[in-house]
Amino acid sequence: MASSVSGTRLDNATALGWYRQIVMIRLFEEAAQRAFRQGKIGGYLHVYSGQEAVATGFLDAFRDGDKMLTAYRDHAHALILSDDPNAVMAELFGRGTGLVKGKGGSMHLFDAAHGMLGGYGIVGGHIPLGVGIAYALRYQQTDGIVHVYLGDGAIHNAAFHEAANLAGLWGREGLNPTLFILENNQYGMGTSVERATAMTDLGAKFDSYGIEHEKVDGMDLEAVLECAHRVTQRVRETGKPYAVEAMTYRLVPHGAGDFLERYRSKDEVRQWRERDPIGLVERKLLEAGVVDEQRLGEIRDEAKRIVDEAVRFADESPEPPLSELHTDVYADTAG
Ligand SMILES: Cc1ncc(C[n+]2csc(CCOP(=O)(O)OP(=O)(O)O)c2C)c(N)n1
Ligand SMILES: [Mg+2]
Repeated sequence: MASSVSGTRLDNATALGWYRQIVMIRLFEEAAQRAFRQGKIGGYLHVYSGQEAVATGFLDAFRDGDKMLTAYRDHAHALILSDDPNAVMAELFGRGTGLVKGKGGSMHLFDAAHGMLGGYGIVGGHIPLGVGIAYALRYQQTDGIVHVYLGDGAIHNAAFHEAANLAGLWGREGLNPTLFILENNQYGMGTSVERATAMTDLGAKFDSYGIEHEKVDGMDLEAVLECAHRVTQRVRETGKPYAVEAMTYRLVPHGAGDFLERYRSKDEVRQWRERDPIGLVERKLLEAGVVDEQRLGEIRDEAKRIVDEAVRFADESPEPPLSELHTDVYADTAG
């Protein structure tokens, strides 16, 4: 379907900025995977490769005062909102110059100044927090909206159902607008959607709570941008919660320890690779005559330089000083 919202087509110079962004996210994730294997990143690591169009599209409609939360696959969201790849990479490396001073790591990225309220490792645990933040925003009489990103695995968690119930019930009067972005990448770790639920139309689960919803092709940045701007405007205007199920695919293993991927066939992954969001954007930009191959290559080189610099910065940054072991661990209520 042609975009009905102006400014979300991949047929103009602005689109090159989105292209640079999704390429940078992909290269960042690949660099993070390499650094993990080299032992430079501790803890665990889940990368976003294949899903870049979802965060890039929805966060394009994010405004000052809005808030967002997601689970542990959070690097892209932090890169976009912080616009500081050095600090994000340094955080993965556990360095004092990291986004949260090296104390959060991959799964707990946080950038409150830019509306990013985490990064969470407990599946589904952040969903009630998101609804609670929407409640707080209403209480404080601000007009921001809240993006709550969740996975297809998280939707079966009790926390989702309790939170969605309250969002639907209190909706317009009690909460600021809440936009649920369900990133259906077809698997929760190694469990396919079909093996996790008898009702595989996941977006329809929002019907139980009176929350309207739609699906979007999460591999197609142009489709995500159009959807994101339209539904964001809708929740801002109506004040009511809304949900989008972005149909997407993780082109890489679930996490750093998922070597064999026994739960899916190589053929399935190969088929989805043909719809790699980056390849789709490239084809659209070339077909629209916005760029030629050479310019695309230059943009990829620019993105690579940014990521190389982030790795260098992280590598050379100091670890947090021992004297800071207890700072920022608990809220300071003394003053
Ligand atoms: C409460 C809880 N149960 C189990 C886990 C282990 N676990 C980590 S990731 C994951 C799958 C979640 O899948 P999904 O929500 O689809 O996110 P995706 O990894 O696909 O991005 C599980 C079960 C956890 N972190 N928290
Ligand atoms: Mg999933």
